[in-house]
Amino acid sequence: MQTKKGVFCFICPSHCALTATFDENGKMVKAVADTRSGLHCDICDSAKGPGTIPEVHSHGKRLQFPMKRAGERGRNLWTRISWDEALDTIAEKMQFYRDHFGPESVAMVLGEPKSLDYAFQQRFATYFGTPNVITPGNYCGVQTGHADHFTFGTMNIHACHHGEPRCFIIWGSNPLNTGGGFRGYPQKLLNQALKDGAKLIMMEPGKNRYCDKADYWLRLKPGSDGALAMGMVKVIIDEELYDKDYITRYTVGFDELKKEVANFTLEDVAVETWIDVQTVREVARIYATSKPAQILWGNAIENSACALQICRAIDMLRGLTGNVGVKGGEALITPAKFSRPGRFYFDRNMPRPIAKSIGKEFSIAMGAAYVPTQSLVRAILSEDPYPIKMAWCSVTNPILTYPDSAATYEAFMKLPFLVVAEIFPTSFTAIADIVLPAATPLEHNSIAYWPAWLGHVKAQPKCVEPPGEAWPDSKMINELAKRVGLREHFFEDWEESLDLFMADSGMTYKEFCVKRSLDPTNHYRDESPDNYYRTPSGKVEFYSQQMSQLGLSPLPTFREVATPRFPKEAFERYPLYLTNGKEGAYFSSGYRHIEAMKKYKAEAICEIHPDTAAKYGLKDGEMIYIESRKGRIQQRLKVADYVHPRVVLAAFGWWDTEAEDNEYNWRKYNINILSDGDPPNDPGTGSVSLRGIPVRVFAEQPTWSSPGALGVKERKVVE
Ligand SMILES: Nc1nc2c(c(=O)[nH]1)N[C@H]1C(S)=C(S)[C@@H](COP(=O)(O)OP(=O)(O)OC[C@H]3O[C@@H](n4cnc5c(=O)[nH]c(N)nc54)[C@H](O)[C@@H]3O)O[C@H]1N2
Ligand SMILES: Nc1nc2c(c(=O)[nH]1)N[C@H]1C(S)=C(S)[C@@H](COP(=O)(O)OP(=O)(O)OC[C@H]3O[C@@H](n4cnc5c(=O)[nH]c(N)nc54)[C@H](O)[C@@H]3O)O[C@H]1N2
Ligand code: SF4
Ligand SMILES: [Mo]
Repeated sequence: MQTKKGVFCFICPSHCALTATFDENGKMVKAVADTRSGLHCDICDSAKGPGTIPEVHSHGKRLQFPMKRAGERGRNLWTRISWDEALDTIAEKMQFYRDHFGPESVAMVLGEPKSLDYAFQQRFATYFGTPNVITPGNYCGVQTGHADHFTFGTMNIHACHHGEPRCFIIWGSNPLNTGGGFRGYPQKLLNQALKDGAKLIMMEPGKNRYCDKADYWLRLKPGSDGALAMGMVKVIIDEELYDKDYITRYTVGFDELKKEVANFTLEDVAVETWIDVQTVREVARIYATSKPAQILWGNAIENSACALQICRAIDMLRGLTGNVGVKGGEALITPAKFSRPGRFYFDRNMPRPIAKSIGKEFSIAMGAAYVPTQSLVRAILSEDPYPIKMAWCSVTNPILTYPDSAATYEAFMKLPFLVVAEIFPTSFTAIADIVLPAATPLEHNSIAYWPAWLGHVKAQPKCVEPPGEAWPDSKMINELAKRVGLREHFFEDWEESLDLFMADSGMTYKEFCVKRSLDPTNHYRDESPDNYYRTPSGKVEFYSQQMSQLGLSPLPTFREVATPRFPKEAFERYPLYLTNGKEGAYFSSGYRHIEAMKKYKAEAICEIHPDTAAKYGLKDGEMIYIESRKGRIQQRLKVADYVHPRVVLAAFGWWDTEAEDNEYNWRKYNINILSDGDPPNDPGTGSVSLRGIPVRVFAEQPTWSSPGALGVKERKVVE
């Protein structure tokens, strides 16, 4: 007999409510949207949650047993070992390196949290004593979150579900692909508001389905978002489209901002952004006068050498118009009541030894307890400030997702000891010394609290058996901790942590599983007019003393956001601007084995304007070559007239799941062969430029050899 159960999707952080169907053997056979529960359910266009989840649980390629390398690195030859052997070996190495080279010689390499994996690993790093915790924070969530923190005093700002929004700007986000709830706004409400006549402005060099509904679709130059925002700020200030009483009562630094906008012209903005002066004026006027208004911003603005200032520039718009704190605009929130994850990660008595951290020059990264990804790569290759000896990695595939894949590969190949916890074999497991099979969230009792800035929490109780001997990441860390002398800081049974996480809610984990979900509370300005904003001044801070104290520009300046990361000369040889959005059918580089989703999209496809294709002799549907100064890749061409003629919109995260004896072909289609993490990086967050990379395109393989991955030499591993 079949049974049904309500679960939350774990593929992306939107955590849509799903109804899962199980057969008589307990196998999940189907998952569909659960629109009846009233819980958040904004299924993405590709329905990748329902499409992926049942198949993930029973996929024949899932990793099932701990394994140790049985051949040269990258040959993908393995011997099955027991959990005891795996953890004893890892513990022995960790202690050896800690004793001889210091705890900082051990790096913890994390991805976006799936369940409590991230929490356990941060906690482990705290007590083990290594500051070197590497996460995707340098290009995900930190830039937007900290811009809000400095401007409004909190990282927790919600697009508001109440009231009647009159205008939306969707800025560098594709919510229909990537999960509406990721930035906190249900699509249903957005669509209703648009039907009711709200204006829609898209800041989008590519295209997504909202572009067809938009009043304005600005195909700006990739990476020029900060210049565009500053242009709009200038219009709002010059034309006095702001509320003077509001500015006086609720903001600080207006005069400085006003001075700043006198330093550039709208013509400068047009040159930098490819958007004409009149259009910049019009969108600024619409945003400033159609109140309340919301800006739904996305990841595209976070990947830049001045990402934090780009996000700050956009926050100037929110601040000038008073849209934060009103119904229909955006609202500060109090997170749902459960124990703050930070309390699980850190211990006041055991502060992170930041002075020893790699990447310590990035003050915000250090404050947020992460090391930028490229700093790890650089440190391993240069052994500066010291050699990194081993890495424990989980929920990440750096070879596909870090900038400069060739350098990243070379770095991880150089590490004396590499442990990778994964659910599927990947190009990264292929080069590991020990591979550990992980259980997905629905294969163990877990909690979903990510993205932390949305302040919600969901119960993910176990509902299917994991394959073979797969373990939750949290259990792996808990058992490792016992072996390296950290028993007192961990748990006899890792599941005790579930109650600890829920403690502040007054519920046990079991009780929470009945309740299922806790949501944050929105707050509006009229509740507490005199102390609404949570900055040091209690006001919206256009000018941020806190940033100044961190050695960062206290005010976003046009000069900073409009200084191109790549000099003009770079575009003489590589005249096109490369960028990307996330794939609709997959989550970053993951879940590529899923047959249901391969039907949705089977190949890496790049999009180029027909005139540009014609100019370079490229034909629709053919594999083409894309080259940067770093290397060369292939993707299949889709000619698309909506792409700006100078833009290449490429696909992200592609590799061959079948190329088992060739490290899964990570060199062939991988966009990060073309990117780099070279300085300058964002001075606070360590963000890197993934937008507007200079490239050129070819129909045929050029005769000259390409740098980058094709030239990567095998490195001898020395201990
Ligand atoms: N399906 C799917 N969902 C995902 C993910 C996934 O890989 N696939 N990844 C998850 C992760 S880690 C994240 S961070 C979020 C991100 O999700 P989003 O915030 O939606 O961000 P992206 O998809 O990276 O990019 C969004 C849009 O920005 C456009 N864009 C590209 N360059 C620029 C630019 O320079 N300026 C502007 N204004 N726009 C630009 C792209 O064409 C794309 O349409 O999604 C999460 N959800
Ligand atoms: N050029 C370019 N580069 C980018 C981006 C871009 O847009 N363009 N986006 C950037 C962004 S925003 C991000 S967040 C990063 C993402 O980059 P990464 O952090 O490397 O994330 P993924 O590629 O999703 O890799 C996650 C891996 O975890 C595995 N996995 C899934 N569930 C579990 C689990 O429960 N346990 C374990 N142990 N493993 C699991 C998956 O199989 C997958 O291989 O990439 C960044 N890199
Ligand atoms: S948007 Fe798609 S992948 Fe994300 S939680 Fe919802 S169904 Fe899952
Ligand atoms: Mo991300």
